[in-house]
Amino acid sequence: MAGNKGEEIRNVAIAGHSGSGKTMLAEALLLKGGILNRLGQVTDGTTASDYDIDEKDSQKSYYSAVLHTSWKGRDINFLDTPGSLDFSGQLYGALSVVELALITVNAASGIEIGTRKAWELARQQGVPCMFVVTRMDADQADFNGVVEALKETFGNACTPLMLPIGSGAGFEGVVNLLHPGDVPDDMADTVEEQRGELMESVISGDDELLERYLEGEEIGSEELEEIFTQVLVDGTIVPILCCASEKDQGITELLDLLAAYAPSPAYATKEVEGEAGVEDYELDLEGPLSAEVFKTISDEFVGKISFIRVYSGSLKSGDTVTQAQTGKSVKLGKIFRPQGKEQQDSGEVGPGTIIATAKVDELQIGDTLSSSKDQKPFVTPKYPLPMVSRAVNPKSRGDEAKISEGLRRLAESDPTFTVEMNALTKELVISGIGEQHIGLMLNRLQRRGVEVTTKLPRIAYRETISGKSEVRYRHKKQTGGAGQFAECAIRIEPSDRGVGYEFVDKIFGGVISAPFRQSVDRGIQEKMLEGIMAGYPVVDLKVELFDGKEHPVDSKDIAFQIAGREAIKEAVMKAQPVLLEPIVKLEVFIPSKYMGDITGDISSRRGRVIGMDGLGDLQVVHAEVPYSEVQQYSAFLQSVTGGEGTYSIEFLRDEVLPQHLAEGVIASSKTEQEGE
Ligand SMILES: Nc1nc2c(ncn2[C@@H]2O[C@H](COP(=O)(O)OP(=O)(O)O)[C@@H](O)[C@H]2O)c(=O)[nH]1
Ligand SMILES: [Mg+2]
Repeated sequence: MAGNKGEEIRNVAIAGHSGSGKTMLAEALLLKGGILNRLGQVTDGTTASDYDIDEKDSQKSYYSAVLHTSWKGRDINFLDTPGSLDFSGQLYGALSVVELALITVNAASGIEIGTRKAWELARQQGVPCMFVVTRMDADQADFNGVVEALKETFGNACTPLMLPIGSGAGFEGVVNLLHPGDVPDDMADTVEEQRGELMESVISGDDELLERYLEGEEIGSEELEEIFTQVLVDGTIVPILCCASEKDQGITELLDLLAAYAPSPAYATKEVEGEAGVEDYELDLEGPLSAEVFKTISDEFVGKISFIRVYSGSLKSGDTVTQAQTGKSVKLGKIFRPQGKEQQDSGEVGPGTIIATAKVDELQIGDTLSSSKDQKPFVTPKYPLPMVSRAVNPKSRGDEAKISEGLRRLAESDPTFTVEMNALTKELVISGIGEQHIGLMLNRLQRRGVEVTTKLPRIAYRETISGKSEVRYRHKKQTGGAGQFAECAIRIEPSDRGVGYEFVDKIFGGVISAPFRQSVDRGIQEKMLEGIMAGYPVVDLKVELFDGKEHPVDSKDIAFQIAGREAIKEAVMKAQPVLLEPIVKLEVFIPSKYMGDITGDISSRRGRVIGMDGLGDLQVVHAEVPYSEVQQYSAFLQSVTGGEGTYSIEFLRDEVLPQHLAEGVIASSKTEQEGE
């Protein structure tokens, strides 16, 4: 493979709002490329992309699918991604391994939240974009309206590269403005005008051409084409195309454009974590192997399948590679080329290729693989934090191990899904992006043969004191043989938030000997961990052990531990105990029209709005809110904004829970404990 620069390969992600026609577009591209012999339908589960059983059931995409077709000497990989924000993790992974994103926009509905998300993420990851206005054959299709909205929202670099001939039922095809060919008479003027606009946009990205143009020189199509890929990569132009996948209109022209102008793997940009922070990585296509694992799936039958994008060098079945993150060597299995759910045999591959390998358990999403020990790991996408959580319990006892194994596997293939045993609340908690995401994961778990029940996780309350107290406790037991005797006297007072526990030994003259003082300390700590008022850990207090008594025969470790436990219990109850609740930083991103609804709601959740800013045409509301009040915020925001809003949550600090609410928590914790 020496000298292979992957010149024939193009990697393209298809992104955009849910239902905007991504999967059908992929289907039409594959049909045109001769890979399929008929157009599958999303609605009957026959597309090449939506092959997963859940996808067929619900008629939408949950996972990215890797597909490919050949066109005019190019070998084009398409990564069809899900549009729903709940599954955006798949989009992050896909965008990190392509050189171009096609962002689909429904010709009738225009810009939607998924359009913005795709654009934003592509920008963040430095991926050039083209918009594809889809479903041009629908009655309400409005190409010009969509173009205007795109310019207004994403800037004037958005420029039509195709014009539709007709619209709705009368949609008959497209004109490629770079090569107009035969244009219907009534479009001649528009084509001329739009072609002029396109040329100016392209020329503006090249100083030398611009100068000649401004001096009045005629610039030919060939010269424009030569710099087209570069201006696309620079973002000087964001071309707007159009099509109707179901009618096979605009598909040939789209493939022609990709074959001609989509950036080759030589345009790939990667970053590595250097000594001074993130650095650009100089990619040498002919250098040693560098590759990235961008997706894994855990298949019930085949086991783990890892999808790998090669950036430089070459790779073949059975190669041993270094995992740059860990420095470990990993032997790959047979490599194959994915085509939807199918696996095609593959020989040695070079830069730009996307392959998969099965049953290599060590591979993880985000791994950088190399043939060199010196390879620094590539910077991986910053996946969104999962914020919707559920506590999971087995329906039948004995399934615990199966459940945690199943969940662990699901989490491994999805960086936006986490499983954690919460040490404070003793619950197994799963977290995902939204309700749909959690629902899908539970479906998948069920398919592994385990049934679970779920509920909102317990809030990680803690107990502390707001006053001081002093207690003397004597533990004495004299039944039958050896007796037990211990006496300790303690004072407690609150300490600063976050300090936890402080123990001060103030014993003078050895009224309790040193080892027994430690026993008291241990007893106190154990009791504090168990909780005193409501079964939550006690934190942020200072204990002074200042007096006590011991007995020459009956004093022993266990007796002093018991005395410590009982003393702290009494002392805490006498020192005005309170519950602490977690407060989170809440950031809500919404179109301005929802501002009033969102800020008003925050105060009804005992929250406080800290500030607001504009972010493009979105507003960001910054607030501080008790976590217990926003456990179901995802569903709320969805219902208020119809999916146009997003939010993030981050733990800030603990604060005292108001007394009237604390009473409820204490009461329900009592009933729970009695039930056990
Ligand atoms: N009329 C029309 N409908 C389309 C076209 N492409 C897709 N659709 C329909 O739009 C819906 C969503 O399409 P799909 O490809 O699943 O969208 P995705 O969620 O972006 O992948 C499906 O019901 C398709 O049949 C098209 O070119 N014309
Ligand atoms: Mg889809």
